[in-house]
Amino acid sequence: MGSIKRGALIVIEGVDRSGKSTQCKKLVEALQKKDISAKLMSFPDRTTLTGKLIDDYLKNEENKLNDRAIHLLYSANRWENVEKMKSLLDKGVTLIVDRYSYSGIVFSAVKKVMSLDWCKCPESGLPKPDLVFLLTLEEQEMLKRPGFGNERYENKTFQRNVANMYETLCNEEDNWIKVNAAGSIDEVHSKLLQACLKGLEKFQTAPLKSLFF
Ligand code: ADP
Ligand code: FDM
Ligand code: MG
Repeated sequence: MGSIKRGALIVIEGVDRSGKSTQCKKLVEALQKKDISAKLMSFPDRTTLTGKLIDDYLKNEENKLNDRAIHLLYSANRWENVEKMKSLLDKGVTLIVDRYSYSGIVFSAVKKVMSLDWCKCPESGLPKPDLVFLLTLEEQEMLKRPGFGNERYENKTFQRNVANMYETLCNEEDNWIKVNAAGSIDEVHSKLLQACLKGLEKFQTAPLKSLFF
């Protein structure tokens, strides 16, 4: 009996309103249409115990949770999901993930309270994505998109720092693809789908790695 190939772990990152959630959903649908088993996951997963604390922190400005504490909660929120992720990947399900460790590192490191290395530490050992898409968007375009400004972190200066910190991480690894998110939803989608399909066979036949910082 031939063994089932594992699923691929594909992450989409980028500044707020760059289209991550839109593109993740479309990617899952497109893969499923091609009979490729795929599932959407997103972080923070607001349904879990830590997710509920994170949700309150994001929505409520009065919430003064310590910067290190919230950082560790975000990381714990991923660790809470690690068995589920590995089990799905083992079963051959490709996971399309809306934000992951890189959001965790970037959003905390730009606060300049903790060092970049400190922010990376709790992510070590989590499954390493086969591919990370970084959706880039000019500031003026980002501000035009609906919904900007509703939650903590959704302000111009913070997002500018976030964009710069993403660039730093993108340059540290060779499995990132930068995609200009200013095109139409369909244009961006076809670039992402093409890159996913191109790498899929390679990802599925290589052992899953772990993040190591
Ligand atoms: P994110 O998850 O990165 O914050 P969303 O996918 O929620 O971004 O998209 C933010 C808003 O921008 C939504 O209203 C969405 O419909 C819109 N949008 C997403 N992609 C595009 C695009 N390529 N062009 C124009 N509007 C877009
Ligand atoms: N965020 C997200 C973090 O600060 N750390 C993390 O580890 C993750 C996954 O939470 F402002 C921030 C990024 C963003 C917010 O927003 C979640 P969305 O709209 O649910 O992606
Ligand atoms: Mg989103």
